[in-house]
Amino acid sequence: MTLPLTYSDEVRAALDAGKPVVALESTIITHGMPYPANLETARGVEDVVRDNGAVPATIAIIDHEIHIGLSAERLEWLAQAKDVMKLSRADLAFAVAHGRTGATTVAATMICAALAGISVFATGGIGGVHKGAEDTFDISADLLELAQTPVTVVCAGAKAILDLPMTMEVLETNGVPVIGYQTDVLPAFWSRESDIAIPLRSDTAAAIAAAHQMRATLGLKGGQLVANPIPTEAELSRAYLEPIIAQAVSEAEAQGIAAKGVTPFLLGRIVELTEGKSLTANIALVRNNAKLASEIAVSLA
Ligand code: PSU
Ligand code: MN
Repeated sequence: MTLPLTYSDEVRAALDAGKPVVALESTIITHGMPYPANLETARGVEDVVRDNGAVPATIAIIDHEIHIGLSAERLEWLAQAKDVMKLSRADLAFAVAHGRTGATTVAATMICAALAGISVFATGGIGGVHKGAEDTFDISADLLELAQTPVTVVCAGAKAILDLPMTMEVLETNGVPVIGYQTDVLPAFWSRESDIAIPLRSDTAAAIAAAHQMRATLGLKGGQLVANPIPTEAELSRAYLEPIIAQAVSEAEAQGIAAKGVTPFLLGRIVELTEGKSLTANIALVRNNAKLASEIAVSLA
């Protein structure tokens, strides 16, 4: 059986020519931001990648195919589509086999990127260990994917709605290198800093690319996580966000939100409670990550 991969013309040409390509996820479009900001952001992020010398490959599941790069029409349709599945490793194949429309999380985007021969991927914030995971066992499959699929993922740290120390512990246990880009502390998504030290630091995209290649040379499976702080002018302070996050988390508990619903609920509620400030910050950090990911892809190519 051939792989169910459909490439956009732009991505196909870039891969054939050995040009740099950056994978982009689609859950952030369908479950992470409201319409129309999601569509504007998705388009804008693709342009950031092009402006930095690489080709964007937004990934989604449509009509029995894994799409590697979406046409402008498909992107616009997806941004408003209903009943889109939020896909991770567990349900990716099911969705493709049954012709479901699916948005790819970090885990599923990594799998699809690796199948397509793409090594670098930009997102906002990875999933991680949720607060209270000692009771709920809610640990994102993103963490285990990083341990087994050879893609370098650029993020702005783990979302501050998570238990960041536990997230770092799980990454370490599973052998995932976390590299601070021009920083020694883990960024906290909307804020530039947390209290958690990052053991590895790189100050250039080329250094991150060299470490990616060395993992392959050494036969180490899995990828790398690059933590890139949100630009200073866009950050929200931790003091401002802490009570807002606490409120959103306790509302999620009170309403019995669980499993895949947790992260979309919290992100949406925090947009409301910050009167849109968290959305503006989220957009800025994704664009910033797309720029660094493009530089890494250019260096690898
Ligand atoms: N980054 C964002 N917004 C998002 C996500 C990342 O700025 O919505 C998505 C990613 O797809 C990530 C998912 O994989 O959140 C985490 O979901 P969960 O916590 O259910 O694993
Ligand atoms: Mn979860």
